[in-house]
Amino acid sequence: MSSWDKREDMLVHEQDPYNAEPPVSALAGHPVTAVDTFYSRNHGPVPDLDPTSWRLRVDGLVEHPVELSLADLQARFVERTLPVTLQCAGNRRAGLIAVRDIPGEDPWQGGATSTATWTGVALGDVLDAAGLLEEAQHVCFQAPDVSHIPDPPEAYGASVPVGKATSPEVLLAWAMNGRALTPVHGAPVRLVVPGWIGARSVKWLQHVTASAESFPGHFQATAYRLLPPAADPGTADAAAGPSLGPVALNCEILAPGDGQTRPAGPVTVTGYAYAGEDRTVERVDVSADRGVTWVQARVDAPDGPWTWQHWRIDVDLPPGTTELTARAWDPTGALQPQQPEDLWNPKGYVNNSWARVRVTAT
Ligand SMILES: Nc1nc2c(c(=O)[nH]1)N[C@H]1C(S)=C(S)[C@@H](COP(=O)(O)O)O[C@H]1N2
Ligand SMILES: [Mo]
Repeated sequence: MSSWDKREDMLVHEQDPYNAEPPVSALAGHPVTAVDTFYSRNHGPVPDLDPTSWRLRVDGLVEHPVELSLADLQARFVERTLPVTLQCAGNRRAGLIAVRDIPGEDPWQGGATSTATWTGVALGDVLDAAGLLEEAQHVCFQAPDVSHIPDPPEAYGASVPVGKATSPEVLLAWAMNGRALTPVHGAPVRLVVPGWIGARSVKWLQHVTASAESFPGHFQATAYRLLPPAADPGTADAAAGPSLGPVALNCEILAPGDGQTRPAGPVTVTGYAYAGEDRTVERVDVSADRGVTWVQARVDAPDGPWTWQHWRIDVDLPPGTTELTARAWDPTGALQPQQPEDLWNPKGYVNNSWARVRVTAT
């Protein structure tokens, strides 16, 4: 049985809370991901909110706190639709777990990345209406879903520095691919923070608070930090590693699939690459000899500043097993790290090492 209106072949890491990604092959060939294919990451039970009684409270360091219904949001602010890729910080964690175990975290593959067109209003317009005060440094977001991951349990929340929060691409969204948000994706209204780790795009948003400080809750202060390899995540000083915001340059091979068998000869290798924030991917290289020689893939133009780019290249497969490797470059000339060992971290975030699949040709 599929759940939450997702396709039958989702790779379900946990049923409750629901954590699932599509097989990466399902992402291939689709610059926009179908809603039934879009990954879903949840830290607690999915709330069932009534859109008619739902209200968004905006308070904190603002001139006049406001409370808005969905109808108010839709009537009082300019509607915007934007294609945006969401990527979970745990995307490709399986590659890190293969290096060294990461207890208590799901082994996401490269499917915890998906793209939708989101419709809503700019958070910045709503903050303008409330009159953001100069002392505000961060904008905090709170939701009603209570997670049992922290002890004691707490409701999900996050924050974004005021500069990003007031950027026009940051949306309070009520629709995904032209339809009302489904419950797992945050109905009736969620935040969408383009170019930043998925964890900041708070679903089932109810409360926006402008603050001098970042959100003090577990999911902002403690989780989503890149701890040093020897740190114990249970006891580590929260300041021991950077709090993740903008997404790091990454790529994945979507076809052929890892472990597939195919006839020897030409094969089309396809994948996605994503550089985070509004950066573009400048080049994608593919190697069939573990990085001794490389050819350049054809990289699609992005649908906008906030999306992944798909790429493809024909490669000749000799008989036997070939490891195909892909790596992306961004406009600063930065390249992905080569091995998962280079970036292993105790919570298993941001595996942006070179993508690899093994294919056997007969
Ligand atoms: N309220 C709430 N918002 C949340 C989460 C959550 O558990 N609760 N998970 C976050 C994480 S880690 C990710 S990657 C994205 C996933 O969004 P999706 O389920 O629509 O793909 O939602 C984010 N927003
Ligand atoms: Mo995430």
